Amino acid sequence: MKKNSITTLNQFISDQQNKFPYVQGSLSRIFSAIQLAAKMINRDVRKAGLIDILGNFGETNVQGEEQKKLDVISNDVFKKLIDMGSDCVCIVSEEDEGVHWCPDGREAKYILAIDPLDGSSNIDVNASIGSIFSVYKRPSMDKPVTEADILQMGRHQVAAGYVIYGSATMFVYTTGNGVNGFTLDDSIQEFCLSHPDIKTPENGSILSVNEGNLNDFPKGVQDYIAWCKETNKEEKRPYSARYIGSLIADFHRNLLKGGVYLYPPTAKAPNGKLRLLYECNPMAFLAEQAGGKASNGKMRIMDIQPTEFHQRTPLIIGSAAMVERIEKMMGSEASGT
Ligand code: P6P
Repeated sequence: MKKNSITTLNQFISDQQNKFPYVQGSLSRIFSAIQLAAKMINRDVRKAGLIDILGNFGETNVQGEEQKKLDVISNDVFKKLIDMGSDCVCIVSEEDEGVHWCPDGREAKYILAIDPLDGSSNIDVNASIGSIFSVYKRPSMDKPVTEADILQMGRHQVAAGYVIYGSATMFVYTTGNGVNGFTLDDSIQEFCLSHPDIKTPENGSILSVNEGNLNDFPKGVQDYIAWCKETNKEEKRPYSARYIGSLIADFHRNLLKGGVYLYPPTAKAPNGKLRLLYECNPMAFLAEQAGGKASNGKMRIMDIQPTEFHQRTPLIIGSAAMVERIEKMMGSEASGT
């Protein structure tokens, strides 16, 4: 990246289309809609304390979770903008039980899965939150999209990314040719390239897990957490514990600095808490494109065949060496070695 040069997200996507012809024009239309939604949500998040959009909406979503007003606002913004201007057949959203069929999407090319505002329990306390998206191509243009067409493995994603509404607002995405990060310049309301070709460190010394659930975790995970706390100066142990309670914020820090985030099975969430389609798969695509790994403890996240829109999975994601060690310790528990 030339010093003092400005590359906007739109310019970058257009350059990518020249370099990678398959990044078709209509994919950029989805990106334009997502980008605009991100700017609108960013505006609302930044002034949430000043207007009456903090707090609970007064209903629960399909997950049985208390919907925050901003959850509902963000979900509506995404759906309206995707409906209006993009080549999208349908949207699976964390906030909706069923599929949202885009009104003019019958002949469209893409399928979208979104978590419109993840970590929303942090809104009222001003901690970083974010939006997550995952894009698939419809398997066939010759017949209507079916539920099976929507339930594709993560390895078939054509694009994935997140927007983090943190101390800065950033747009981080991949189309399978590496990971690039763009920071919103408020003065011109443009996402500008700030983190080209992000590569996550092979190893790290940051552990992100909710240890309140420690007694529920599989023994291999408990053993790993104990191992992280042992003193070994060479291996930078004990590791630092960093857990914000917002997947995107924890993932983003670990992506840049190295580290591992885990949400193992617990008594309350025996299949893990995070959702495969619109949280784990997009983050797994990004992690792998940046040189990291994403696993459910036994297999690659992106090789899991989804069976339901809102299914959950345990998640271990971040620096490859850290994910591999956890898998080994969980495996040794399984194999009794
Ligand atoms: P817990 C937010 O609700 C979320 O889905 C992730 O963003 C976050 O990492 C996790 O749940 C926090 O869950 O059970 O530790 O509060």
